[in-house]
Amino acid sequence: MVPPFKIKVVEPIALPSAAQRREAIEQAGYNTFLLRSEDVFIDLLTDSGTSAVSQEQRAAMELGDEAYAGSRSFFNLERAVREAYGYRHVIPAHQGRGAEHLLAQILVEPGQIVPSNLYFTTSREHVELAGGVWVDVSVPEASDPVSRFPFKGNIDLAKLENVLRAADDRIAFIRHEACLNMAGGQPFSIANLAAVQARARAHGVPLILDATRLSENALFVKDHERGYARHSLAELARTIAGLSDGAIFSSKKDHFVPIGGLLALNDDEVARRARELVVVYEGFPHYGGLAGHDMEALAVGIRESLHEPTVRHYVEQVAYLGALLQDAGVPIVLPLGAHAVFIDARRFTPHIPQQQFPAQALAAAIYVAGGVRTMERGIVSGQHGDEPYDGLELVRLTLPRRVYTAEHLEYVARSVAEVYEARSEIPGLRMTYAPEHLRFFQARFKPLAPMPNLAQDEPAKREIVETR
Ligand code: P70
Repeated sequence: MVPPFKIKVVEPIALPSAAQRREAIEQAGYNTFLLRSEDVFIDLLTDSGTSAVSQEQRAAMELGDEAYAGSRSFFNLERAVREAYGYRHVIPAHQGRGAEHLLAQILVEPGQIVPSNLYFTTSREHVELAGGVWVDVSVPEASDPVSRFPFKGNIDLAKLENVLRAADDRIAFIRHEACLNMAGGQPFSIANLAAVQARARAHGVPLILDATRLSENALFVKDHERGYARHSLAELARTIAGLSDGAIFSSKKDHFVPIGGLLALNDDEVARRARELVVVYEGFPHYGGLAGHDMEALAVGIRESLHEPTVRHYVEQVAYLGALLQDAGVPIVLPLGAHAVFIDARRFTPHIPQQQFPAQALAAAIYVAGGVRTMERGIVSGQHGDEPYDGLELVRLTLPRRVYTAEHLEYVARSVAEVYEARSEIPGLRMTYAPEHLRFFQARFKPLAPMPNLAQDEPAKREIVETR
């Protein structure tokens, strides 16, 4: 699909030399989070806060009301959230995890359970810090990188019912994540969400969405769930949100803002407690850690997130990169999800045992080969403490929204294909430093054998360097 926008402001990028890349990844402890962005050519680390803002968002930012309390920009944001999703109460937060923190502090008592589809790192951490226990109730297809099931974001209703029966009065809330990040960005169906809601009601338990990437989930429903083909994304977003009691949003994704998050609720009492806590951790309830201009950009971004051509172009970009990688024989998670192509490191580097961090090693090798930054989504992110882990072992190539062109994606695919050719030479890693919380962000590694010389300065790449 031809992009439904044209580019007006650009940021120059350049490929560092092969020697610089090898030096940079070593300095970064073979952790792509620890690279400087100046050392990165194409940054597919995350879609979080990395989207291009629109001219309408920039214009709205000029009108930001920076009043500490009663800011006009807050009321604009509140109106946008209510119109798009229908929630009654809107509490801004500095980003998604700020909202997750408030929610966990309010809803989770020590020993209580939060059933959820798979886990998300920060969401789980906040539940556990509040003394809660995370229980996975995802469908089995979510953890199967070769299953073509289109709704890997679904909750397994039998598993959920068992958890609810066994621990009726110890359930804090049910969490249902849109475009399930750790499974590959795949959606839930509205039918599944409605069935989860019915069970939540029957047991008197709140159902809270992680509504991050809700717009792409809505597009997948439109395209793949029977009965919704004629619905607009706005109608679908209202329907989805209307089946829940509340939501957290990391607005840094499909709301096209560099910073921002939301806690949206229907229950008056929960909202009152959230407003009590927000002043402790985020700021006054009329800004929650955001500037007035941030809230203006977010209000516009929420409306843009339901613009079908914009969302469809993005999802098709992901599909395009996925198809290029498949053509090169690279094993990826299917079906393709919302925001990223996930390489299956177990099949890419079968010679590296999981204890030697194959996805982490592969992400480092991909960086060295072409200056492309990706993210590990395997044992480093997924293992909790000393718990055994034999889950997914993926490398995520995440697309910022409205940022890269088809040529960038073709370069990325060529670069990964080169690594695939030399895959047997990629060494495993050992972890030399592991922080106590969310270790993947700052852990450090050393290779168990020298990294192969993947980094070639092809003429085409060299030309790009010299433009700097
Ligand atoms: C990513 C980012 C953030 C996120 C999310 C879902 C489904 C909540 C949040 C938190 C950033 C990230 C965060 C932790 C580990 C790696 C990367 N996802 N729910 O790249 O929101 O970042 O705004 O606090 O995807 O996937 P926030």
